[in-house]
Amino acid sequence: MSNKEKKLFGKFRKKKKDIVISRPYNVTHDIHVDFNSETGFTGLPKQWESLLKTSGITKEEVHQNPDAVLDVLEFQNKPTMKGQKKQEAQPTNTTNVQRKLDTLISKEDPNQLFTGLKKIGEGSTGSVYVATHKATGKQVALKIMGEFIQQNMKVVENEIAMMRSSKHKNVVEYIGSYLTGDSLWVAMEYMDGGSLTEIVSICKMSEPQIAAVCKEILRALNYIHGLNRIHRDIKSDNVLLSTKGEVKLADFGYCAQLTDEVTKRNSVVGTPYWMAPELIRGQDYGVKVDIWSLGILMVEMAEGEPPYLDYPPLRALFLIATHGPPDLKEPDSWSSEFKDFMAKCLEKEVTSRATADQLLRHPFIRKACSLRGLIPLVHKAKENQTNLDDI
Ligand code: 3AM
Repeated sequence: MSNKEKKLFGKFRKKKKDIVISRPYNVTHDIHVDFNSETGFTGLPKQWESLLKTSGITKEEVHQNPDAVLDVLEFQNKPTMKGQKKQEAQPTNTTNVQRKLDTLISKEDPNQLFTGLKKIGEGSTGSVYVATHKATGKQVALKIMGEFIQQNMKVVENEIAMMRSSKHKNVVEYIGSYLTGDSLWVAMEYMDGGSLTEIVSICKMSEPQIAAVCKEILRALNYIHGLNRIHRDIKSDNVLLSTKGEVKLADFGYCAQLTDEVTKRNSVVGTPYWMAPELIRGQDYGVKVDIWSLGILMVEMAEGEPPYLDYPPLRALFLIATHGPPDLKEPDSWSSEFKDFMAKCLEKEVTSRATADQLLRHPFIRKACSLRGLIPLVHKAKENQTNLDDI
């Protein structure tokens, strides 16, 4: 961790595994916490104390794992986690970002290029429309961001830079970005089958179908990781399908580029229930966090939702950090290849966790059905969506 980052997070805490009564914890620069095996923590900041009270973490768990509890409390207080309110705008060098953004944005007027806009969804960064690209007659997806760009220029600039330089058949294709008035329009390939979330929430997927989705996502990850990049937000919402059964990875807003000098990251990025233990524990992490999230994506495909979704977020984070994900609800319903593949993704020890390349050669992937085999799922999810729209 660089000194700058240490200052940013005020993280000077030493980690101690062997807890004894009243051993001081330097949680941050100026906060000292004592641990007493009778009473638990003393000296926690007020905000942390009330978080802990409502977290669902039991006293026994605090006693057994004080270090992990402090990690998740510290984690919860960092401002960059999705689903958490930003405490204040991130300090970024807006002039540099603006300059970079200017080089990425086309000078053309998007109103002249696209026609027939129809809203299809609302994301965290803006609304998404389907439209016709006049020049090609093809349908495109347009993400239109208003206020968001002013406060999140760095995220937007990063998303565009990463998307336009990631060309792969399993990555949603970038078409261009345009500025009109105060809004930024990002045009990309339209995936007419919607997101995998819609499928997992209403369909029972078979093992060959799950293997087929894993194979396509692994191809995207193998490519991205080969570019030394981490996606950092792998989850069903960011996996899009077409009515032909194609599967592609989307949403590169939190993608990080590693370099020869910086081979690990430690900022808190992603969506809690899909986050790898090393990320939650505030340790340095690399591309393997995406492999962990792929394991959670498998649980979504098998059971409809990620593990621990019913728990309050802090307790879920604590459980991921200490236990890893729970067993499958019905382990006997799944083949040994399925369970072995999932275990290789959800391996707590980072060095033992498989790479995308290794997983592509796993026997479970040989079970994959053809992309055509995914079409019935897409149709079922679309039908359900139409019925919901009619209500
Ligand atoms: O609001 P829902 O979840 O139905 O799937 C994405 C999400 O749909 C969809 O827009 C919504 C907000 O992110 N979406 C995003 N990019 C898309 C694309 N390239 C897309 N739909 C089709 N093609």
